[in-house]
Amino acid sequence: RVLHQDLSTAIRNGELSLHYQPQARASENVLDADVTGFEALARWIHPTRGFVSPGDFIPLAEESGLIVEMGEWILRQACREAASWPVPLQIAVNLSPAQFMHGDLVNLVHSILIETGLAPGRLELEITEGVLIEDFDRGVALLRRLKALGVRISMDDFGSGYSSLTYLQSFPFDKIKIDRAFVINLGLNPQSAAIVRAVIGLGHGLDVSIVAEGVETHEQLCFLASEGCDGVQGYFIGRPAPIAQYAALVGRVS
Ligand code: G
Ligand code: G
Ligand code: MN
Ligand code: NA
Repeated sequence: RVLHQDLSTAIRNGELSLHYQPQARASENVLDADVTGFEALARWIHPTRGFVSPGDFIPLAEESGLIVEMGEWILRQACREAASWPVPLQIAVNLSPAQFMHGDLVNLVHSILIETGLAPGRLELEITEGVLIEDFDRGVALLRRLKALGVRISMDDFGSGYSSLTYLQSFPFDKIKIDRAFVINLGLNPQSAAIVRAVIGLGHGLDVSIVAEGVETHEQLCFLASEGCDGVQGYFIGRPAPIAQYAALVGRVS
């Protein structure tokens, strides 16, 4: 059997699950109280192959169109989970291009919010710039409709593709996530530090919050905090894990 056939039954076989990675306010010493929310990251445990990375199965799901059904499952699962957390912890969910361009996204988000009882302001949708390249006008219209629901929009992996400043001017982002490639190189090359500093300044000028991804060391964290970066995410703060591992933060033991 080929992988994409198995993928089509993965949801109903219960092979898909979500891990959660904390996001926190940047400070030199991140405490539990600094955690502002979590990003949901899909995981697939294949019955014979074991762990399959989302970097592999999300593109497969995109090609086969399965992403629509899978994305709906992920969004519902993440919102349901987050609805039980202490307010105002946020939940961030990644949207893939096919999902974004699918006609019913706004209605889907709206109905999942109603169904789960999650306050719209606690849901953050992460999109990559690639999503917007395909159809600029449609992208702007769609983001406006999503924002009208009260959800927040983040630009994911900023700086990793053909990021254009035009996007920042035209799309109503609430948050920009600096790609981890820049963070990894902090302290290794001065260019990365300059770029990170500039993106933080840009975000503040635009009144958009800036989150650095891929923070793996205390040195990186200190640099980001001292530069006024708003948020941080990465292994140094916390690894993606089943929510039970973060029971102390979400206020229950599951
Ligand atoms: O968690 P890492 O865990 O390995 O994820 C790898 C890639 O897969 C990242 O680019 C991440 O954004 C993407 N990804 C993880 N979970 C999801 C998801 O639920 N939906 C989409 N569209 N992408 C996801
Ligand atoms: O594209 P997106 O930013 O959604 O992807 C999140 C990806 O980043 C996931 O694969 C997640 O496992 C990974 N990730 C999260 N924190 C770190 C980190 O500190 N270092 C590295 N190398 N990867 C990370
Ligand atoms: Mn993401
Ligand atoms: Na990212």
